[in-house]
Amino acid sequence: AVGPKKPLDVAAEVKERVAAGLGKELTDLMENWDQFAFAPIRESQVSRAMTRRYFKDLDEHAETDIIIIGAGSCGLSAAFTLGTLRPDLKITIIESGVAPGGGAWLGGQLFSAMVMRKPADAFLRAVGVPYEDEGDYVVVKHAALFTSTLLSRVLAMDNVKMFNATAVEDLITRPTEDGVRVAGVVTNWTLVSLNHDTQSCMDPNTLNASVVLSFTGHDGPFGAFSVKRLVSMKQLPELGGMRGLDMQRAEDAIVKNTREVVPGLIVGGMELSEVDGANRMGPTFGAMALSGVRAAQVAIEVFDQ
Ligand code: AHZ
Repeated sequence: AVGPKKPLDVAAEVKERVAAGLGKELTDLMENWDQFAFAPIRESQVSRAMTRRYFKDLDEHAETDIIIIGAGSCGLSAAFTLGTLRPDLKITIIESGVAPGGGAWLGGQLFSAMVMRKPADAFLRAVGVPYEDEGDYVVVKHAALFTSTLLSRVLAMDNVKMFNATAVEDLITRPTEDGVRVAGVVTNWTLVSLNHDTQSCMDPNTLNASVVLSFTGHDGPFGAFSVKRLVSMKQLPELGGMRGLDMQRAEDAIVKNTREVVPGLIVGGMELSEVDGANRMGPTFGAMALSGVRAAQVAIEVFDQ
């Protein structure tokens, strides 16, 4: 038994309020720390509870309907839309970071709040994220509220599995008459991907899919991954390169141009700005949400073809 020896001396009125807020089971616990003990466990049960599920998921998702690369604001918005519209599809998210969410945990320069221009407020209502209405735009009081709410909705879906700390290292391709079709991804644990230079060869894992969506953000150590690979495979002549910041132009362009860039590969979010030479928008996130929505719509069209 751990904790204070005596039950907390809380006034009856406060007790009622706590019971209403936390529920009777938890408040009973809080009043009986003397009798407190966890249910028994053996260490191997913990290992098996995790690994059995992980390897079953890996096995089941080796053949998947849709792969989403990158769980930033755009990738998560696509996952939410796809998972909601098509519970029949198996959706696999691959995120290189330990923490999903990409750049959307803060609104810009560590200022917390997240701005979205209308009509992206429709997406916030669909997900259930509260916001303040400022007329032409809305403000979520903390970007982490957007990211965590969206993430919790996506991860609760039965047809979605996210493998985080896992990097996409390459694309699986099949020849077509005039190029290639993207048919899946090649992955490795990110810590392995980061150490290829120090080891001779560490072979990766592979996942086949009908449609791949890429939202790896603008160019950086991991960013713009798929489109850079398409250039090196000569499936895109060159990248346009992300241009300077222009909120007005950038957001419309990203949503309007969200598309299947080569057969089987749909690109959205800031990765697309590298393809098209579009402006960046800085700390306003409506285009990320709606590019994700549009990418999901395109993915369903491509999948159903
Ligand atoms: O970890 C990356 C991040 O979570 C992940 N990622 C990148 N390469 C990957 C790879 N395999 C797996 N090879 C990979 N995952 O992709 C996610 C990208 O998230 P992001 O927030 O960088 O991109 P986004 O397009 O969703 O949102 C962009 C947000 C920006 S940037 C910007 C500006 O610079 O002006 N403005 C906005 C709104």
